[in-house]
Amino acid sequence: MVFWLIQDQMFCYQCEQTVGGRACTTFGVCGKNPEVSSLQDLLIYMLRGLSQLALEGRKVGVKDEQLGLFICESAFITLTNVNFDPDTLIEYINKSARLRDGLLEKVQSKGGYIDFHGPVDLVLEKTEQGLIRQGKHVGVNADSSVDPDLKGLHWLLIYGLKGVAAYAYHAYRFGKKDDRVFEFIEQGFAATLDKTLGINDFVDLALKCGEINIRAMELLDAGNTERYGHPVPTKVPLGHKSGKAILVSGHDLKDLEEVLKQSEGKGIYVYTHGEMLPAHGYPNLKKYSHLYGHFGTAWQNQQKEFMNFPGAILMTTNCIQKPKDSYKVNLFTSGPVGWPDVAHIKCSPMDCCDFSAVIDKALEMPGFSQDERNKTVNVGFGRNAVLLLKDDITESIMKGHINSFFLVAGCDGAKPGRNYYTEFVEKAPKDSIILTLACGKFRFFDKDLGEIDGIPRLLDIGQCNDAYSAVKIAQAFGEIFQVEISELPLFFILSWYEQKAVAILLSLFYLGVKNIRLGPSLPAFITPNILNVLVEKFNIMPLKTPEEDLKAIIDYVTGVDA
Ligand code: SF4
Ligand code: SF3
Repeated sequence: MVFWLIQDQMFCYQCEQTVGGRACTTFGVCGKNPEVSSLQDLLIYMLRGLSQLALEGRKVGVKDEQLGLFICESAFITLTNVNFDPDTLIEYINKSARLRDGLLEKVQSKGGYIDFHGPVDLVLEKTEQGLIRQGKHVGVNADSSVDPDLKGLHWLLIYGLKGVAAYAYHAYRFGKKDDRVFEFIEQGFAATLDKTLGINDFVDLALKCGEINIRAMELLDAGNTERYGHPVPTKVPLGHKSGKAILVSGHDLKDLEEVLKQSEGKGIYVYTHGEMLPAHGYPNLKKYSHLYGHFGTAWQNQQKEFMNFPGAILMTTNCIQKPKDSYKVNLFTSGPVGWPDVAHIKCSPMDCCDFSAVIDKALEMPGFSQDERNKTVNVGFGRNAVLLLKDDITESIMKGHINSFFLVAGCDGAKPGRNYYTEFVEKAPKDSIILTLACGKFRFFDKDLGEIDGIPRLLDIGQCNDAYSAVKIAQAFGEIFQVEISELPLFFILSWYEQKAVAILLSLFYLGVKNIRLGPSLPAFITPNILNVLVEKFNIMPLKTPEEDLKAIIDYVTGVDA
């Protein structure tokens, strides 16, 4: 531990772009500095203690939904590219201590057992520097006596829980909640402090995390579709209209809806960016005629794309990058997102935020001076729309016109190697259907892949938040052909970047999906021994080249290797 403190100013390995595939130790590739990294570590440590207490509270009848929500919100702000603002982190750390102290009293008064160790006992420093110092002792390398495989599993679980927490937070905004989700998040965080648990316990907890994540995504799916209707196939212009403009990025449909409502009739066009693209498919969002089109591509291109946007920009969730001075003044954040000195629209999760500052900024700015026509892209192939096509798809399969499906899905990122996904899609056999979701699709979203018997070859299911829809589609086809998902001619070509992707991967493992090809590189927290377990149980594979992987898949489909 002393060695680590001398060598490393920080240690973070939670995302795919971590330095050298090992860890960010001097400064985050994402822009996270060592101070923010320490504060995030301290916040997660406090959540682990709070979770221990919450579980003890449950045993003696002390239960608090707001505590569950706080844990989710706090975990969400520590996701990659979400919140870089020390003041916000300190606010959450201090609140976690207040909640902890209040809970301690209640649990003790009801006769609950309290183990006064670690975060339950930690007296927080009063200053920012003091908290940063404390954070340096409670991160990934805090305890050098922990077996490396066990440590990897602890953090696999913590990162999976962060993903679940993000989905649960989104769902809660629509009033959708399930105490089982909150309770498991508490169990998972608390387990990482329990020294009696071993490798097998954490493998089980990781799979349980995948199961609970499906529930969290189901809640979110219900929240989205009940409020906005099921997505329908929709053509989205990539050009723009002359006039004032607001760009909304991230995943939060409720914030987008509020921007649309509040800007209606003001001569402003609203554009989506990044993961907000699928919003155009929802009937109760597309009814706003000033929701015009989509601007730009995936999150990692925002610094150059935002410079060219002549209006206000709102980042609703991940992934924010260090803003350039040229657009910092017209940038706003909402929800869990934060960057020092960037205007934040604050409101409680259940409320509709007041976006008048964003609208005023858009009205002040020049907007686009003329119309620009560009190509369109198709969105709106959520589970409902795809399952409406199921008879056509089944007929095409029976005729031999469709022979395979690829789910080419997940996150995009800046590291080289992600053109694998573009090439894979371009080279996939013409009798295959490509299903996609999340921001990884920006590698190929504007390609014309044609149709098979009138069915588009490229079907965009939605955001990473819509992974539940992909699961339902796979399950429905499994039922039609009376096979398990892993026996369908459906191949998973996944790209990961941040912790929501970790949660989704655990969900796929829980569902028994095998033969996933994962890239562009494997998580740094997966040790060689854990990888062996994953290979043995699920035959997870690193990417080779698109040609090699396609050949292996086609040989498998045609029975060459069968
Ligand atoms: Fe590095 Fe990713 Fe952690 Fe940022 S979130 S510090 S890029 S590992
Ligand atoms: Fe993307 Fe950040 Fe993962 Fe929602 S926006 S998928 S990376």
